[in-house]
Amino acid sequence: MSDCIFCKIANGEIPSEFLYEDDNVVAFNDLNPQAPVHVLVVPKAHHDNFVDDVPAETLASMERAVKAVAEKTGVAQTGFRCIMNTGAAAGQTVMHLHMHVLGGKPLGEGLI
Ligand code: D5M
Repeated sequence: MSDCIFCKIANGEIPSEFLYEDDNVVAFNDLNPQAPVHVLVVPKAHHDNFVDDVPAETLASMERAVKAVAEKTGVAQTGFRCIMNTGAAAGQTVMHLHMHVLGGKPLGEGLI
């Protein structure tokens, strides 16, 4: 998608520092962090959100990326939360599938 910010980051059009990259996904720090560790795992191919028909290999890459990011940032040891906002009513503001990886502080027991 030509005007999609995450497409531009994932394809290198907007330079970014990736914490993880493979053939299917990239991971980079959130611009507006909500926790000491706040990383976004983003497929290279455009999918609006999780309801789209996301290929199994992309989902597998997202899982690998989460684990790699968690190890790299230290939250694999201290605990972390993954969130995928799906649809505007759920708080999705960037309409390109992404998973938030949050940690580095106590996150409490609630879902949100
Ligand atoms: O989350 C969208 C997230 O994307 C939100 O936490 C800000 C982040 N964001 C927006 N633009 C950028 C850029 N350019 N770099 C890094 N992070 C960015 P949502 O689940 O859609 O509400």
